[in-house]
Amino acid sequence: MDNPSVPLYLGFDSSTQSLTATVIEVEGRLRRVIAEEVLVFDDALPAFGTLRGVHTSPDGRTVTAPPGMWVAALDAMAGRLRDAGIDLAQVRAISGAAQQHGSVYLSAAAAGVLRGLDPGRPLASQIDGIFSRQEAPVWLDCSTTAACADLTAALGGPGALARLSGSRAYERFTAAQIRTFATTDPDGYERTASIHLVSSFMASILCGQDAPIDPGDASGTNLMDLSRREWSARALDATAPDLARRLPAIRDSWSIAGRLASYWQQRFGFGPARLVTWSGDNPCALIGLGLIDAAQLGVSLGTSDTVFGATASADPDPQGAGHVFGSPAGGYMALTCFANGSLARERVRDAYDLDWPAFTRLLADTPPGNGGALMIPWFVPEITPTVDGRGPIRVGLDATDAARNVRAVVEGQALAMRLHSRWIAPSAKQIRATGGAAVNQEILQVLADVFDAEVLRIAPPNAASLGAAVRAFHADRQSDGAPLPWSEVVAGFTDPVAGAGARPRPEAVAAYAALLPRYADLVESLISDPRSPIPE
Ligand code: ADP
Ligand code: XUL
Repeated sequence: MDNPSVPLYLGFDSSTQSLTATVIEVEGRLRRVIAEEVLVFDDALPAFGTLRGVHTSPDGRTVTAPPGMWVAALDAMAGRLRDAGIDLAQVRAISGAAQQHGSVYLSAAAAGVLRGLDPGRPLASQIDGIFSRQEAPVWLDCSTTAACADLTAALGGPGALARLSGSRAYERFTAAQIRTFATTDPDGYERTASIHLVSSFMASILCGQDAPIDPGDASGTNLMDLSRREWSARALDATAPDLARRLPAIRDSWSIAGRLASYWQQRFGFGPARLVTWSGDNPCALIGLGLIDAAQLGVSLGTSDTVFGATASADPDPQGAGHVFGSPAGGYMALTCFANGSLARERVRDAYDLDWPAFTRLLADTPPGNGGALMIPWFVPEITPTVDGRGPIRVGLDATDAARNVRAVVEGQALAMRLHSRWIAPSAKQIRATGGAAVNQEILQVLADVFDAEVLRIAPPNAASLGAAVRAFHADRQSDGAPLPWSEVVAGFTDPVAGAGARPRPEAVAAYAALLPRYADLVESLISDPRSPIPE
């Protein structure tokens, strides 16, 4: 902008509800975020008829999104960046983060269409014929229980599958999704020439050819041999016939997938930027939060709530609930995911006709520990622990009491995060927070008190999108033969903002230390016997 020779790097985050773009500028040791744009799917692209970015079946178990919507969003976002006055010709490299596990099914026509995109016409009108399945199943889907059982049996049980791929079989993971499609719609599967994750699909649209998948996102499929970082032939065979030829290659997270296709150059004024292999939103958030070394935790309060950290070992969660993914910085990351994140907070907010400021005031006005009231916030089918359609559990909590329900949902979520992150970092003293709800100081305070840890925030609101931009910078340097250590790559971008987080308060910490075993026992009894009576 001021100085046209300063290199820019662009990161995207194609998440459940929105597409974010973050542009960073790097000049020696000077680093700046120069733009962050957000496009909310429901608002900007109403013709696709999504609610919170997805289509949900009446029973809540089948959850999909139209992949054409994600493409239309990318097109609209490029226009917005150009119209915001960003000199797109200065963008040297681009990468992205995407919601994990979701899969996109392309027909044999796709390769030719992507190669020949016409810069004179919007993208959405050109890609109609490229899908062999119109809807993409996304991470909220939990309709593939039978396929999970088949995969678990074929691959030697949950422990063996977790040692192989980093996770036991999960409904939302791509193997179960592909198996379900191949068995329920064999013709559709036959017509499918390639199957992409959301990340590699979006990268393919940008570079006009099949893009690879990185180990960070490939480890969310149950199909990758985690220690070898290659597709597992056994897992592929157990999933669907002739799957190997349909999957993109797995390449390092810093590999170059190609150059930006001429469509983007001619229509929006980009140069031939390097397109760096995309990754999942959580792996990119790990980088965007600066969590390169082990012992620190990150928390993402987005549509899902996730808690994660870098780890040196690929050992799976001994409780069987969490996941080990490849880290885009090399090594591994451990993660636990909760479906009842923002979705559950919004249910409580809406049940009492609140907006966020009113929700936040009620949270501030209620005491830590909620006078012993507890909520297990299972509003939608939960991933951790896996619970299908149980509904929220209230103990000592009147459903008509708005204030105590607000506190109970946030406390229940934080207690669950604490319980299920002990295998990642049992006593982390610092937690870095990102995601839409991380702007909420009172929610961060509950996290600080439950974890007895300082909660920190970095300046850019979307750590996944920032992480993608930073990864583009890292890969560009690597390709130029001038690699930088990760500590230098993230320096200046991921520094915590002074005073923006929350510190643990001793009295609240003591209250939660007493509540945690009660919460754990209650969840345990509900899982071991779903009909067990709920204590008063
Ligand atoms: P995703 O990346 O999964 O699409 P985001 O990280 O953008 O989601 O988070 C969006 C969510 O943030 C919204 O659905 C909303 O529930 C939540 N949110 C936004 N502002 C607040 C707030 N002040 N307090 C709590 N939650 C908020
Ligand atoms: C992680 C997960 C979600 C999605 C959506 O395993 O399913 O966090 O990545 O953001």
